[in-house]
Amino acid sequence: MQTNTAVLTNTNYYIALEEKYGAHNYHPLPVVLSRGEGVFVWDVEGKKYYDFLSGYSAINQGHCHPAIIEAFVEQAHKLTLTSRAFYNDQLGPFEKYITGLFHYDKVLTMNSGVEAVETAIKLCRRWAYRVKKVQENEAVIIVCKNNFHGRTTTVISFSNDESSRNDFGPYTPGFHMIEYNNLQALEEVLLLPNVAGFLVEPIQGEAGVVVPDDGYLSKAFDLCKKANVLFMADEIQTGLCRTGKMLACDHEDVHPDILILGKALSGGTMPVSAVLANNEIMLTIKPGDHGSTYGGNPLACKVAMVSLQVLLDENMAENAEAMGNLFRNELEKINSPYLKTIRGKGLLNAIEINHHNSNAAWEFCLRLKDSGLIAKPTHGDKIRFAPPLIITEEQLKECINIIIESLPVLDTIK
Ligand code: IF1
Repeated sequence: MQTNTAVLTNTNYYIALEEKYGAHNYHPLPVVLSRGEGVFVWDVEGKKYYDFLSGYSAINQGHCHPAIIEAFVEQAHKLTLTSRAFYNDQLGPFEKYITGLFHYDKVLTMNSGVEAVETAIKLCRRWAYRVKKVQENEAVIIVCKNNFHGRTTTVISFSNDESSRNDFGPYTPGFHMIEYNNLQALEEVLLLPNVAGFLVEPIQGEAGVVVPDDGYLSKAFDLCKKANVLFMADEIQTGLCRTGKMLACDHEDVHPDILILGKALSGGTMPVSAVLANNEIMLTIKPGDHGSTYGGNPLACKVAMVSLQVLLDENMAENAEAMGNLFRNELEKINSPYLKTIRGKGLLNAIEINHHNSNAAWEFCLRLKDSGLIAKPTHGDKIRFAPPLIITEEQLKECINIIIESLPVLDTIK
């Protein structure tokens, strides 16, 4: 069926298609994007926006980064997938590159972030049984309340978020939940028998950008080391320069036993994730014990190498640090009864909207959209602000003005 221009530039046309033919597993902001470049995206009606979500921190390098897209297209014309039944000429160079960059013996490449989290769980359990000699099927992994590590059945088994977890049982056993940012709780639970690992987000993203106390990560790491328990950092959202360092763990010089990466590892082009560890852990998996069809495909490897390199070449961590400080300092100056808290690190920030109406954050995001900035509430009253790490001071100041000028809409919400 030939659809005319009037339809193809009509936002509601696309929303209606998704409503009718798509699962209703999201409730997106009513904007239909058709183009992205750097910090900007455009909708089907030609309106331009600052992207303050960055694909949930998968687009740290900016939309359609030229070097990343060039590498993607070049490799796509050559070889995209071999399976791991055969070698390819991109996986080895990528493995050498990323293990050198993050100082680990080995890497296991997967696709989505949650697959990397599942891989880390399997590595931790395998290490527990074969190295630490934990009793078979008794390994315990410690997790934190209000965590988000993905949406597979095992991973939501240790979630306390009802919408992610309810009516998806029966659940995978072997996880013990403690309060986040609570070293005493961790110290106590480490006394339990059969503890294999501690899985933690250096900053809790979905919980609304919850930054733990200074020293929490390093002290938690030390407690795990003393207890011969693996410290596993989920840096899928906080990693790759988002918080002002290459890794959020770098702020405390913590070198996780297992490092989990995803999202921006491909610069927002395709799912690429990775788990890094040293030989004692990684070699507990033997040929045929774990894998996936697309894991380590040549296209992903080529794109990931370039995506990592541009982070370094363009000093994105330094820019995230500087722009993040500017962002929080300027928002702190806003004396508004509606801004309850402003928190974050680098360019991973969030505000909490203080309003009696539970829809206030959503209405505020609609107002921001009308003014050319797209962001989305998380857990009701929190709004995450996470632009691409290439944002300039001038652009950030324009966005801060948009936020300030949009606040009065909250006066009109009954
Ligand atoms: C959704 C946000 C949520 C993650 C961390 C693993 C994964 C994620 C720390 C899994 C994924 C995404 C998933 C997306 C919303 C977004 C998100 F915090 F980033 F905003 F949900 F918390 N570890 N986060 O943040 O990676 O399998 O998705 O590649 O599911 O709604 P994935």
